[in-house]
Amino acid sequence: LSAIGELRAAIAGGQLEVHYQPLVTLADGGVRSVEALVRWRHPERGLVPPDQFVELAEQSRLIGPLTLAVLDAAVAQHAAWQAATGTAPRIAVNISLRCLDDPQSYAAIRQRLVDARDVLTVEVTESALAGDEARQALLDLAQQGVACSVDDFGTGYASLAYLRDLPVSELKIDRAFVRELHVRARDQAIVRSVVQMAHALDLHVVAEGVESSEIAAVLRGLGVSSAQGYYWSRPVEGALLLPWFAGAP
Ligand code: G
Ligand code: G
Ligand code: MN
Ligand code: NA
Repeated sequence: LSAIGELRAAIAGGQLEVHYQPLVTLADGGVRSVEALVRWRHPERGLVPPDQFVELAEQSRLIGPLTLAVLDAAVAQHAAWQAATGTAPRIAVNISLRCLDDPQSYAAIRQRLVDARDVLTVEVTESALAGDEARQALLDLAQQGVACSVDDFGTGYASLAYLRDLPVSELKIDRAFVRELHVRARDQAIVRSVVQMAHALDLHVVAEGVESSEIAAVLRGLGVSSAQGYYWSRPVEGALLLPWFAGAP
């Protein structure tokens, strides 16, 4: 079997698995939402991380079926959390540029996202804000009431004009600016400016890649309202997050 054939069979055969990482409200430590991150439960290779197969999916049009599998898993997980605790956070799903700028792939996921707009939100990288087709798709999703975040903010090519005109509601500051925040005044200046701009544009700000209480404290001081990172939790199987929703982590 070719690599593509193997991935196609894995998607169809239910070998994809979705893990979830909490996004925490810095003021009270509660879970605000979670991010869905796909893995491949491979019969021989074990748990394969997404950087080893998402790109292949994007190049081969398997990204449509892959994303559908992730969306279905996330909706089912939300229902399971809801049934177990009476409450469940929204789930943010990463949507590749290819899912937006390829009509066939977009058609496959659009209705699922619209149907699940009260449960799911979308994360796109800045590259999705640049192309005409992808931008049209994002506008379409926004008109349908699907909330959208800009992922890895600060590392791509988003111009301020795109941010001004686009229907996004959240910026996720890339972990490159967060990793050494406690010791780098220049990173603190960048985060402070992003927070100011975001507030002026009525956008929510999330910091990614928080690995210590020290960095969480600096973020709080800079006015960042929520964050995500190994300090609170790695991406884990959905059932392991139940204690977070039921009460104290
Ligand atoms: O979980 P991890 O840190 O290994 O994820 C690595 C990369 O894979 C991240 O950039 C993430 O956005 C991407 N990724 C994870 N899950 C998905 C998914 O379901 N769809 C897409 N398109 N990308 C994903
Ligand atoms: O590109 P995107 O933001 O979707 O990727 C999220 C990726 O970041 C996931 O693969 C996740 O495992 C990883 N990640 C999440 N929290 C941390 C962290 O605190 N440190 C590091 N190094 N990576 C993280
Ligand atoms: Mn993401
Ligand atoms: Na990111």
